[in-house]
Amino acid sequence: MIVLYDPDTLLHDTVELVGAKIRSALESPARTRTIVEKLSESGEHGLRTIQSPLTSDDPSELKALLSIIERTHGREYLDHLKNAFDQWRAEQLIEQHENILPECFVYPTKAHSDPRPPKDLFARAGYFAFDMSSGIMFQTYRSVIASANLASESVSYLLDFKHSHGAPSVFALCRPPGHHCDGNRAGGYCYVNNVAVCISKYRSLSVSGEFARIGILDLDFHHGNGTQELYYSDPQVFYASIHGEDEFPYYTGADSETGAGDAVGANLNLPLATGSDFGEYMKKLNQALIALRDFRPEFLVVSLGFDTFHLDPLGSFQISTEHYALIAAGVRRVLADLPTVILLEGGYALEHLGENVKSFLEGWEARM
Ligand code: OKP
Ligand code: ZN
Repeated sequence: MIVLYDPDTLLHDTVELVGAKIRSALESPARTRTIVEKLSESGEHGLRTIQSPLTSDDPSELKALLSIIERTHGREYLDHLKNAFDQWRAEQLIEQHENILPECFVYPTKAHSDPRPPKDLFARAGYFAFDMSSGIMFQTYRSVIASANLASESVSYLLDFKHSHGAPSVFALCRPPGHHCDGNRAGGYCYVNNVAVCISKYRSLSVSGEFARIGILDLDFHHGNGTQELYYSDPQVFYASIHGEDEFPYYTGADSETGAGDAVGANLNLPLATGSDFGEYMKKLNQALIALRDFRPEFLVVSLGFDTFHLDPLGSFQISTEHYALIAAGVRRVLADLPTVILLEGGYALEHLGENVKSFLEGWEARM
């Protein structure tokens, strides 16, 4: 399995509110560092370091990536991510570790239905976010672009390999994660939806283009509200998610959410109760896999979170390290040979994250 990594993803290092206290965010550069360390020492996984287009001399690379991202993300939103910190720094003396968190969130009114982004920087941060876990610091944009580029490049690798080898899969060490972002709002540590980047890239490169049938399997502990939103009325994309019931992001993830218009039936939410164990998890996984198989996709994107781990500070499922190999093998058994991109989402038990990733990759390759 090819594993893609970019050191620029380590630059974003932000804070979050816990109660009334500001702490460094659980979604930290140390997560990726420990995974890279683990995979390098074991050596058997093909770890490749690639470079973000922001560090390239060729401006056309950045232009190409942005045009892929802009298929699902608003330009005003992306400009906000890019410029907010510099704008703040231009107004006053700001230290590098400082962080922009929203002052005021946008909300529905009876008076009008088209609220515009406020001029005030901290108000605008609330217009372009849905929570307080997605602050903008001076390097945020660099990491967001590097993360999206990993997603995009993973599809290039996949399609290149398809011609020579067949049945490939690529794992991208994305950070920040993406599945909570809907294209115009940051939230849950996510700024750009990396699954959407993969899909747009796949549609731009593959022979079937816009007609491609695409499956998404979201295995993060949290519901991927952003991904669901982006493809909710797209009949070509099937979204399946297993996630904690009544957990963040709170307003989506019910099993009654089945898609809209032509796409009714192409969205499958499988919420699991707090404290669910591996057996309960596997029942839902098999349901998701059979639904995905029946959809007959030609391409699969897996949103892979390791916050389903029993020691994760943000999760409650009882999944252990060995289980990740069984989960991966289970996916392969049902969706055998489907070209697949796996994107890292959450997973916050730092001391176990590396071995959990390793277990998953071993199960994926062994086809147990
Ligand atoms: C992102 B992902 C902790 C609050 C955390 C946000 C959870 C984001 C999860 N102070 N709230 O899906 O792993
Ligand atoms: Zn999560």
